[in-house]
Amino acid sequence: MQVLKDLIFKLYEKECADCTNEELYKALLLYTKEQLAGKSCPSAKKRLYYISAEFLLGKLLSNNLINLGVYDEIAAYLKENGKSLAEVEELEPEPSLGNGGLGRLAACFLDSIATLGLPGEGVGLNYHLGLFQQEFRKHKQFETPNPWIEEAGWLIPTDVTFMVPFRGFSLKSVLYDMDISGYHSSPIRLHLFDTEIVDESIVGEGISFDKHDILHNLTLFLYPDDSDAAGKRLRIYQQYFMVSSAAQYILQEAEKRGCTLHDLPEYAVVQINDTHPSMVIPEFIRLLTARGLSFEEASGIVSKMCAYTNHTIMAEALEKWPVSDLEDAVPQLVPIIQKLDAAMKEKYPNNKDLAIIDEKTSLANMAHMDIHYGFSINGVAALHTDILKTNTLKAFYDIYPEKFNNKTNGITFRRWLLACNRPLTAFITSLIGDDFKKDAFALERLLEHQDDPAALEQLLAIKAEAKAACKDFIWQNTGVEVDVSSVFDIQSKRLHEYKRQQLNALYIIHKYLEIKEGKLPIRPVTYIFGAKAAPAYTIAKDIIHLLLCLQELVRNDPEVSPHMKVVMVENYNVTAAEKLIPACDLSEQISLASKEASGTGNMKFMLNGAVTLGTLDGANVEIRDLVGEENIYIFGQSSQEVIAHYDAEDYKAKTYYKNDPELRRCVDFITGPEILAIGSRKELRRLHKELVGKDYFMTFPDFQSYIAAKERAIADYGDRMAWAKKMLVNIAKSGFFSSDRTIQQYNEDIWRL
Ligand code: 26Q
Repeated sequence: MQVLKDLIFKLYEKECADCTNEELYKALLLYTKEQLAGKSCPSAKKRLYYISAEFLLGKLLSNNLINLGVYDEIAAYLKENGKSLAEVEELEPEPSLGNGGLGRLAACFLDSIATLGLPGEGVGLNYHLGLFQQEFRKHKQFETPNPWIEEAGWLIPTDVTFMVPFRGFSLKSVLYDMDISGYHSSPIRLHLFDTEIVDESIVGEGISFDKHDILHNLTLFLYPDDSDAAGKRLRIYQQYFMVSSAAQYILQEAEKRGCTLHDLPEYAVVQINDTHPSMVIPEFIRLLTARGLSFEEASGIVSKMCAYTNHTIMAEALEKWPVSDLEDAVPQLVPIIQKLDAAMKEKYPNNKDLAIIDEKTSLANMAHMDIHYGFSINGVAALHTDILKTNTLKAFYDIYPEKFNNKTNGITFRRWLLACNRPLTAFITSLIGDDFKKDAFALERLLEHQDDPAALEQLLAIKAEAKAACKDFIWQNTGVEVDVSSVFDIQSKRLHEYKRQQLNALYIIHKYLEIKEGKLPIRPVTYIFGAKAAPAYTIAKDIIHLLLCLQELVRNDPEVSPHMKVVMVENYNVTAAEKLIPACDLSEQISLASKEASGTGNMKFMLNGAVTLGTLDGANVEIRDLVGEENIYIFGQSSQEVIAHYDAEDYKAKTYYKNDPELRRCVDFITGPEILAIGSRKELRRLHKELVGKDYFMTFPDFQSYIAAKERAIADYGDRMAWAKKMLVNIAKSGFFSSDRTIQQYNEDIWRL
């Protein structure tokens, strides 16, 4: 600790014990940056570039200290000096560069790439105000900017710059780097491009700003959706700025290593994270042809270099840009995309489904371009990849079966176990040693202890400890006082109708009404939510409104609140997730089957000893296969049934509403006097109407089976030893979901580094 001690003295001319937490935070940040800078990144001829519009990193300090292997030593040193590392960590702002699963996946992947020592780099944008911060006012979501960048933070300025051309003007991109640590390994680099002239002062009320002022707004915010036209255009500008900078950087670096451009695929492989970076394909072709290569050679090179990951089957999230919008913003790409499209139309004249530019709508389908001109397309869970092959992208699978492959998502166990749940980590280590930290499959050895009462008791004690810590967090965050002996039932993820937080709300209403009738539940349950809704996603915001009204209703009802509590955590982010996940008993993964590509929260909860209540969707299917029926609660329609209903267009919410009085009284409660006394009529009516009139994500057909499965889980919770065994099996079987495994598979099948 001499290095840190000296650093503290050099900075402040005093000892650790005399420093404020702010001073210690700055010193530790500097110390960690220096340690990371002292280690060289893996170098090799061929490098991976993981391009992503989002990297949802989470706080970096404690994670970096763990990865550097000095966490315990530093915690002890601070403690000796009367300080707390946990308190110091709180001061770090969380980088606000992501929104949900796709961004967090990218962050987990960087950790695993570094840990495995692979020569890979991340490329993205440096959004100054990031994704909005969520505030609740009058039981509704309000958005405010999140200025997360500190004067002296993790960003490392560089002198790398490029010019990015748009119609009528060019913008200079400047590069900032971040060192991303791996577990006991060399760090890798995350490259974040920015503009010099972005202007935070153009932001008005909330997160409003002039969407047309591209010169000043380009890297202000990460847009979680594109619900208005100007926002859509802005996303094109952002995406092109990102990929043009990335492509210029990749070419420059390859040339430095001796690349002639003709041999570019020997120097670089590009993973396109969803379609947000897809314009990198025509951009590479533009840059290569400008350097003298023929169009044919350039497109051939790109096709050997680019691979695409699909994260959704939902039509509205598959990006299709109006050619006229591309023409307005990035006219230089349009003839290239048209040429790529013409070649495919000529090759497959009879199949309109394969077109890049749809003839009727003049929309450029980015995924189609990726599949034609990339060498790999992967889904993110077994079921998801199957659905891509047999439904959504069947026409492509028919012509390119060899390009399709599955890479079931994973999570980094360093953050989602070692950093966020130190007591559980210590417990596992005491039972099976610490091989599992680098080899997650070693967790299977926990199964040897599944009938050991002492081990199971200890596991329950660790969960109880985590719930006690979480109780404090919930109190500070929401002002709700929860009962740690209640079941902690958690659904935390982005708010989206397909994820069906509304189904969970209907269940809560059902329980509320039962209690009011005198039918008391067998044990108290705390229903915990965390979710942000995209600012223009009206129904998602209405669902948040309902949840906040339910929180209020239950809290103020002395008849009900001993038996249940509803908690809606404000501003759910990685930091909040790290507090909630270790404390969870029952993990809600209740998306409509076929709609959740994978989910990764499901894996984090499982790893921390929660039992899943879920549909057979995304990676839940693989969780079920691993843990067996007796260690998971499955309900609801199958993906095949759901797909058949969509194909036949035969689902009628009204029929269920009419025929099931229990369901009807829950739905009608949304606009009943109790809730209307708290919330606002317009929002609640709109939600009621949406459910009764449409219920596009089929909550009604799954309502009764959801209730039955949840009741069974809550009853089973009472047999504490049997439940602890389920917890242990879930932890033991979670090794498959380490992102180290996922990254190894990407490397073996796609990147070949
Ligand atoms: C699209 C068009 C215009 C504007 C925005 C977007 C947009 C933005 C973000 C579309 C999608 C996203 C994010 C998607 C996402 O997070 N998908 C999740 O990816 C996870 C990692 O693979 C999966 O586990 C989840 O199932 C999937 O929902």
